[in-house]
Amino acid sequence: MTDFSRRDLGKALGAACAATAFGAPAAAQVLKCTDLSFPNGFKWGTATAAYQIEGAVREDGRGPTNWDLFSHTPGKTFNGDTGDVADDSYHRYAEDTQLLKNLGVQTYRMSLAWSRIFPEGRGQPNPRGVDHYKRVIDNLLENGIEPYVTMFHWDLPAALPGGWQNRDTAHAFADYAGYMAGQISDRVKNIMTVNEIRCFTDLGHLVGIHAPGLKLPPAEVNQVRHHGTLAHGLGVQAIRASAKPGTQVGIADNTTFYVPVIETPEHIAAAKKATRELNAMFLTAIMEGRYIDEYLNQQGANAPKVQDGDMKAIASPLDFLALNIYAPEWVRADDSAKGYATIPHIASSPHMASPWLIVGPEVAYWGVRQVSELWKPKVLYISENGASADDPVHDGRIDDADRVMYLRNYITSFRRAVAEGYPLKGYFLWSLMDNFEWADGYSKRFGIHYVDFKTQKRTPKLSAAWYKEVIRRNAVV
Ligand code: GCO
Repeated sequence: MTDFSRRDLGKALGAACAATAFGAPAAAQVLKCTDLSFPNGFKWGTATAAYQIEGAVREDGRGPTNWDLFSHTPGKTFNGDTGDVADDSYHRYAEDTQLLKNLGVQTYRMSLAWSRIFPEGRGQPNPRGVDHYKRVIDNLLENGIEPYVTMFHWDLPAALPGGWQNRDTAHAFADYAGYMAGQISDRVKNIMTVNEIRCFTDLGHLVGIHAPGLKLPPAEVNQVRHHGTLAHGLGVQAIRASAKPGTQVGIADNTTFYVPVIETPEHIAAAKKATRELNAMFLTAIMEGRYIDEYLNQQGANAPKVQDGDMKAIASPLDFLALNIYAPEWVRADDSAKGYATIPHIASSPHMASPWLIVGPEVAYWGVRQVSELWKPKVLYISENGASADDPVHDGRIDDADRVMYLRNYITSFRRAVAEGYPLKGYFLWSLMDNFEWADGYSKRFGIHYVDFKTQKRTPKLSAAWYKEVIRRNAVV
């Protein structure tokens, strides 16, 4: 990879649009800016998560989760929506595989429901749950689609006492992840531990808008965050201990990325510093194996309680890093002690159907570049990127040109990072189909297939046709 810190800006910008090398010089594939192509072997996929698509919440021995309890609590989700049925993908997975096959994707990112395997979070495994996922995975493989499996995408077995407030949950997660890695690593080569620690800790325990709906004081929030990162680290170790040799292990993280408002060296440096410091409790800890001083000083007595060995586990080496990238945060350099200032989003900031989904394609490039420069991961994936849109249906068609606009701009920006030699190897579009969007229930659609939730009919949107062409040509179209 090129060391951009030693380049001046003019050269770096020039490189983005001249012929540049991808990967190791010996195997260099030359990409030109004009054709917007991706390197051979770049993996295209889509992503989903168990609770958002499966339904069948009481079938085959599945135990209840925090999200079952939360969504069934009046007032917690839009319209009281729940994941009880969702896309009914538990029964319709073979149909969904055909949607993937029709798109031409090489890969599919899915998650496993922990409580289908261990209905109470730990104890005796439930063979019906294990067999279900083996069938789903085999069906993908038979259709030439490579599964990337996330072990935990927020659906926590409700029986675990204290949930993420209890350190034991991190150990229970590792036991479950290790067990499942042993079951599936003959067929699954890429495993992600957890999805978006910041969301399942902060949204559930600080802001209270996700399960379990708590608003805890700072010291307790920091402890929950620590248990989340610890679960990831112990999970990496457990997966490595029981998976087949060669299994690639990573994490899907929604690092908050701070994008330089102007591409000059001072703003670029300020934005990188902000990204490192403001993700101190999550990705920075995972990549550096310690809580950095800026975070500890700021938290003071509220800092998390860390036991011997925790940070070593948290920093367990990863084979790849996967990023969920959606909205940017804008940053400028300033002369404060920190050296940066964040710029708030305002009413005129463009956004998609979800108010939080500010449109800023630059975050795609800067996210990949910043983690590459800060921590030099060997392999990077985009584990999620996508957009909510209104999706009106006219004559049976869903012409989501707004989503196509969003995706085209973001993928073009990811391509800039690839063209500059950063190790981005694949992209998973969120999402294959409309699904249960957490607290927003079914009111926000992220799919490139439209789902009629009354009939469960799936209809490809314009964005599906567009993405199919991107994959076919291996280029932005
Ligand atoms: C997340 C989750 C997904 C969401 C998606 C759209 O990032 O919140 O990983 O489950 O549905 O991001 O909000």
